[in-house]
Amino acid sequence: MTQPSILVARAVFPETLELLSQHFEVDSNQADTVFSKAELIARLQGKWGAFTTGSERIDAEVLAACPDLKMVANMAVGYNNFDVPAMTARRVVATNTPDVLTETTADFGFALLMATARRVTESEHYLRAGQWKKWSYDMFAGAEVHGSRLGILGMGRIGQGIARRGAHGFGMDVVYHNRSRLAPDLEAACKARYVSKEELLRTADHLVLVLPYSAESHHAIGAKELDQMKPTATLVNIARGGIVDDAALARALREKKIAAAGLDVFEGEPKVHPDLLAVPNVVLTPHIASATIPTRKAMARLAADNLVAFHQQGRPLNPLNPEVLA
Ligand code: 8YV
Repeated sequence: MTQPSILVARAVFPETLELLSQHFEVDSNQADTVFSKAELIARLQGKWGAFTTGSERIDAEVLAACPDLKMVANMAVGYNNFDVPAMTARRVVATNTPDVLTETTADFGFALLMATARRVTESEHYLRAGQWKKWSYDMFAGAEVHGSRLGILGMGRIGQGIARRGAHGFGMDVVYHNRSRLAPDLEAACKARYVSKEELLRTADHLVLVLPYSAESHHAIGAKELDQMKPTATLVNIARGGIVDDAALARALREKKIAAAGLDVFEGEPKVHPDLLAVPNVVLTPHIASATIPTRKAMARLAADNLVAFHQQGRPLNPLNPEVLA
């Protein structure tokens, strides 16, 4: 029996390719080039499935041009690169990789919060530039973390992981805002209190963004929201670029409307707004919140397992549009 063929759109671990090769005819982009839409469409011709990494846009145009496609497995928990309604309309199964990256991503959220609050990269640049000549009483004085108020916008699994770290590890007073309120036992586990978005913005000492990107969350943090924050507050984004208006944030940082920001994601990444590069009070990292080898291996494994499960049992592990399976 011939095996269905799949495209692995970016370079992945050899062990992931080995596993996939046991079940599929694999066309893999181990050269790791970033496909244009035309290249993606060309490589998807005749393919039954695809393994994507969060940046390949699967929309109505791609789907119309690739009528053999039955499934796309994203190696990411976020799936804003998928037009899920268009996939559902074409009966193409979509999957993501939840859970396996929760704790690692929450760790990084905290790393970015700490580095931002305590000015770790800014002071390192100063030292490396040979500017450190003497101690002074207020040199690189940062914001207090322990005992401060941690605000979380978007309280899914990763948000709860950050809340637990803040409440249990740093004695922080945790408040959150989310589309829906958590069940009481989940709120108790992370000692978090539900507040309005307005109260969250107005009272948080450190505000962490962990909500999914969508048309509704586009520029959820813009000039108006930044104006409501404390001038001593810090902002951390480990969710998606586009949730923050980067130009408005750079302006707010320059004008000290807020104290500092830590950003792992950007509008139009891997390009970064030049105004953000020009302000000192921001910690910038290249979308690495899930980047540990065990976690990336677990994500790749889960994306591969989703393809195999759908092929073998007709049901993937993490369907985003289960109605296609009915
Ligand atoms: C990924 C992520 O590294 O899972 C997500 O949603 O943003 C990251 O963990 C990225 O999407 C590439 O897979």
